[in-house]
Amino acid sequence: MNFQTLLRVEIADTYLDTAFRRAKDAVARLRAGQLHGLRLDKSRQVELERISAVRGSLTASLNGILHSFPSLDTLPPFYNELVKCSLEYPELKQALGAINWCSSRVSQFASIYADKIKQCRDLQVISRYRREYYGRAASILKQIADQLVYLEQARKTMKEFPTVKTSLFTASIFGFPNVGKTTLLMKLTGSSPEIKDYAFTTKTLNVGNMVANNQRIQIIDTPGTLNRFDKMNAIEKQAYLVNRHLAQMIVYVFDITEPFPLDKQIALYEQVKKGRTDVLIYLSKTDVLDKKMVDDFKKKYPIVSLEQIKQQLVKKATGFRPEEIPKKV
Ligand SMILES: Nc1nc2c(ncn2[C@@H]2O[C@H](COP(=O)(O)OP(=O)(O)OP(=O)(O)O)[C@@H](O)[C@H]2O)c(=O)[nH]1
Ligand SMILES: [Mg+2]
Repeated sequence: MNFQTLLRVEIADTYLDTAFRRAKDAVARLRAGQLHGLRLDKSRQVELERISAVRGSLTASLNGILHSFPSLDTLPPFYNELVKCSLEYPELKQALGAINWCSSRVSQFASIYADKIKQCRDLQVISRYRREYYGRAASILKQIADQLVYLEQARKTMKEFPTVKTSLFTASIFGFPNVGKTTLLMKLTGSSPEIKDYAFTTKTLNVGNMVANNQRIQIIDTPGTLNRFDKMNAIEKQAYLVNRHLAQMIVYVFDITEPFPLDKQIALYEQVKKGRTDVLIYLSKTDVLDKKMVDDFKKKYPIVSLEQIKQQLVKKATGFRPEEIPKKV
């Protein structure tokens, strides 16, 4: 899913200016070409052309916004939840509803005024009807001015959403900050994301792909999280949503050189593991640990090597169908 292509949402005046300019151009083309008949007929043709151009321009702009935004109720659960925790969901739905309303009102009034003009035999009144239509269209657009501004903010937020494939077998790499999650992603996928010697280096989801035995496996490296569900920032929430809605397997990374206390890492692991049978434990930085420390840890936790992670992923990914995505942690 890709939110980078969402159309920029302009302010009401921009859409109105464009529409009125288009109407002017359309009339200039008409005058240069096929205007015929008596003065009354010509005037009628001109005003009908103006109304049609304004209607066409406004509805194209508004419907463009509607088509560009995804239909919220049919988004995959991961993105649906992401929208809900990053934006005011009811406000977003209301704003999209308002655009829809505006588009149909602009059309309805265009038909009403076009009919009036077709039946009118008074030059002055014809041009008054057209002006009235312009006024109505402007007023309808202004009624949704706040919603347009909100949708532009929403677009900017959604543009930052990570691009993940909800149909691929997916594993997440999870754990405290600075424990070596991104380094593990690099070892599994050969990708080269940013790795630094301090916590919270990863500020977004890093998505990598591992291909083995003709299987494409999506691996998502999550930003470090501190096991504080109530105080999570937006990025930490994304990491939890990955586990809940995308990951068929979680690799939990322990670091017993303890950039963060081991008891806290264990508490987070217990929480992640709740209700799941698909959490693997990886112990990072074993190259700088003495053997006894590693052996003691192994007695308590069934750690797996890099090679074993790959094997388990391939085994589980074989025969995977997208509907097997777990709904709950
Ligand atoms: N010696 C050693 N250092 C490692 C290993 N894995 C990671 N590191 C180092 O640990 C630091 C943090 O590594 P990252 O992979 O960025 O850790 P992270 O968990 O992704 O960190 P955040 O994104 O901040 O949560 C870096 O300096 C890495 O070079 C390892 O297996 N051995
Ligand atoms: Mg990282």
